[in-house]
Amino acid sequence: MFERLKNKLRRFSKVVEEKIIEKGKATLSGETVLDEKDLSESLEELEIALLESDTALAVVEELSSTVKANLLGKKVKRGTNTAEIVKDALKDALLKILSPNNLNFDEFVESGDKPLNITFVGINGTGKTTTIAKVANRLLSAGHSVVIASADTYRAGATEQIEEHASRLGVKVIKHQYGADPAAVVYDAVKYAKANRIDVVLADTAGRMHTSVNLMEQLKKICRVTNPDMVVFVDEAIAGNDAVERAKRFDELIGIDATILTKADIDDKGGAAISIAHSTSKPIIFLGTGQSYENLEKFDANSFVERLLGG
Ligand SMILES: Nc1nc2c(ncn2[C@@H]2O[C@H](COP(=O)(O)OP(=O)(O)O)[C@@H](O)[C@H]2O)c(=O)[nH]1
Ligand SMILES: [Mg+2]
Repeated sequence: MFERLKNKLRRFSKVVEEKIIEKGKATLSGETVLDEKDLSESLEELEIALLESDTALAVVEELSSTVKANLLGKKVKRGTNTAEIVKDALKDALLKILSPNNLNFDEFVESGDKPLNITFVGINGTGKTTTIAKVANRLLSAGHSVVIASADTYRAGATEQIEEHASRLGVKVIKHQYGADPAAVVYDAVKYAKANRIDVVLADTAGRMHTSVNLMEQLKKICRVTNPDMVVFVDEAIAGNDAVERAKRFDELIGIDATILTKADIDDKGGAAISIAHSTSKPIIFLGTGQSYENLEKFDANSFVERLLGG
């Protein structure tokens, strides 16, 4: 996962470390102070590497300037752990980028007024339906009751797909016929949840292209009519910058509260994962890391950064 990004960050660390050591050798005091010249080449290389890993431009610029500010003028005594110094500079910059990631989904569910309406949006094929099944599984394991709203009334076979997951999980599906108003489906599911003291409604919506005005209008209507407690945008990590752009678009048009990035297990770049929260100012709550129900990893900025920087 995210191998390319990991390698680039490691390479940057190594080059800067070597620079510090080399410069330290040439000074009598053994104290090195990094100046602009020492950093410019490796920072530029880092920027290009990040862009090539599909990191959004604004994120690349901010990362680079924070790393630079953290290292520039830094006095490094001989014998200091230089690797640690560079790692800390990167860690700080990455954590700053990931700072919108402060939403604890489990606590949100635990403390929210029931029933909670969690509506999932995003384009087709990114893993929305699978993710809903994974989230349902997680909620059930935590002792919550769940009902699924099959509000994808647009694509033939969508309800059958979610019903298959639901029957495996032992969860009820609220559905209408093909072509029905999706807002009415979510509305009914919330009504059902209220009447049956169900904790959480998970609404699966049609795979809207963010460019399809009609489908976007339907999504807006779902939000207007059922007023979700959380709108979760789902996209795939492998889509890189496209996912980031779509997240921004969905946020502008309907307003999202959080993102789940799927297919992180097959994404070797990692750019979307570090860009999407920053670009939308909304947290990533989970990473999808495979096709089975257990492959839903809670996103934690600290451990994510530790993993990127090699523990
Ligand atoms: N490798 C991998 N595949 C996934 C993940 N999440 C979903 N998929 C696969 O992506 C495909 C599309 O998923 P689906 O849930 O139907 O997408 P939807 O059209 O957005 O509802 C399916 O083959 C899923 O098994 C994930 O985290 N990792
Ligand atoms: Mg689907």
